[in-house]
Amino acid sequence: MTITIAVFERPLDQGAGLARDMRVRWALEEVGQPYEVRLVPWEKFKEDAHLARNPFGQIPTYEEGDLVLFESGAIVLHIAQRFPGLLPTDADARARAIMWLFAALNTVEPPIVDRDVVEYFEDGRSWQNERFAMVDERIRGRLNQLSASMGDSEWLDGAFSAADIIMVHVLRRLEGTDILQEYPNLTAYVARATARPAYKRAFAAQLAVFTGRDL
Ligand code: GTB
Repeated sequence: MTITIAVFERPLDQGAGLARDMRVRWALEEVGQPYEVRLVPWEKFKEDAHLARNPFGQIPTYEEGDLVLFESGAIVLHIAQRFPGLLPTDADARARAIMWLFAALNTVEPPIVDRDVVEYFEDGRSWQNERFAMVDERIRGRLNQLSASMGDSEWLDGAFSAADIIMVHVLRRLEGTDILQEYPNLTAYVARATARPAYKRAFAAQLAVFTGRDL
């Protein structure tokens, strides 16, 4: 069955792989599933055809036969449940992997996204630097905890899982700041994950959308 994902027609990050379709591409590469891409122009995000796939008018979306999904976390979890390779078979380990996936989305990602809000939407406001300081403190608080929890572990909980895809992509959003470099084990974790062949294939595919080159 053909899988189709919707992505930016013109990536805002110039192919840095920071938009959330990267998570979905990476998960599909890890489980060895081919997919097609629907390029959505910015002006069509809030039109009916795209809103029918995602009521919030965002990317990524995922289509597999009659199934249409939005929300990158839900899509990656679906892929991990549908195809082997991204969730442990042991029930308890599987529950922990799903817990970490939610931790990445609900506990680690919010302050990191908030930093972009301060940078792009509060630019020029008199309070911008104070907000940066507050948000950066919240990010460091979370990273201190994550770093302590991971120690020298290779992955979040045992084998590489869907949770690592989400967590690493969340942490990558700090690229361009010096914050992640304060945590050598987290920097090594991101480097280890992004060295995976599946990550590299996914990255190349999204970059090709930006450069307009065939793979
Ligand atoms: N919770 C949703 C999910 O996880 O799928 C959030 C989806 C989302 O924010 N999608 C963004 C979008 O469609 C693109 S990824 N925005 C259009 C809109 O809301 O109207 C977010 C993103 C965009 C660009 C960069 N960048 O340039 O670095 C990084 C992340």
